[in-house]
Amino acid sequence: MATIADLRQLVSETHTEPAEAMTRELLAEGLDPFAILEQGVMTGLNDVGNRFAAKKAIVLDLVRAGVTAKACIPLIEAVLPRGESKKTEKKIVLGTMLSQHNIGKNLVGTLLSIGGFEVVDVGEKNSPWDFYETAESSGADMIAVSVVFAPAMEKFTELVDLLKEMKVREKYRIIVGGAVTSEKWAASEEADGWGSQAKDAVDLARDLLRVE
Ligand code: B12
Repeated sequence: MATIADLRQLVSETHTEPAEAMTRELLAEGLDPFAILEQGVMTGLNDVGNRFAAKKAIVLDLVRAGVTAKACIPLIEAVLPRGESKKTEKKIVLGTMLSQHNIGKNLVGTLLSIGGFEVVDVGEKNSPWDFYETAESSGADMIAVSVVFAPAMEKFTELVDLLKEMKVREKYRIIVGGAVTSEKWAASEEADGWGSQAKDAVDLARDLLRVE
């Protein structure tokens, strides 16, 4: 019988097709999709990241890891419980700055949509101005930023400063997450909320935007 540890190994070794097949098998076995995602796909990605940091992997391995994850994640997303969430009328601008890492951002977007929020996904490599402009033009209630890459942390600071300068900081709740962030850092940046996992974005949005 396939195990989540087997999936982690396949993702870690960036074997895309076997990892995809294993994801199907684990889902068919009835295992918790969040466990498959977090303990299988994400830990496998982290293994690749750790090897890269230790100079035992190259950028091409990161690329392959991304491709493998992107083959498995839609299968998991397709079976996530869609539950009883009603549409909320609340709009959230979501994106990354500088970074092209978008796997975490996309998961956040999927879960927020499932949670009943309208997501305006501005994609990757945005400037603080892009977030500001989109939030203003779309009438957003919240800005959610995914920061997976250290140089993007400074851009988050710039975004908060820009919103203050434009005198709209209080108009938006701002949440942030991503592998290189921490709760302490987010608080020091005056973010309204931080989450370690994609599903935290939904709880934060419900709480901060006072959705029942
Ligand atoms: C795959 C990968 C890539 C792929 C990305 C493909 C893609 N389409 O996304 C590619 C090849 C593009 C890539 C490129 C690079 N990468 Co890279 N990459 C990774 C890797 C292995 C996985 C990232 C990932 O998708 N993780 C899975 C997702 C689901 O996790 P996540 O983003 O953290 O999101 C989760 C939570 O954090 C949370 N979350 C995320 N966002 C938000 C937002 C909110 C509001 C909330 C509440 C929660 C939340 O929810 C998610 C799920 O629970 C990581 C290693 C790692 N440990 O993460 C390195 C890593 C992020 N990369 C790294 C580096 C250095 C690079 C490069 C600079 C390499 C290079 N020399 O070119 C480039 C940068 C390019 C650029 N300008 O962006 C470093 C960053 C180090 C740092 N401190 O900055 C890492 C950590 C590897 C390492 N250990 O050194 N990479």
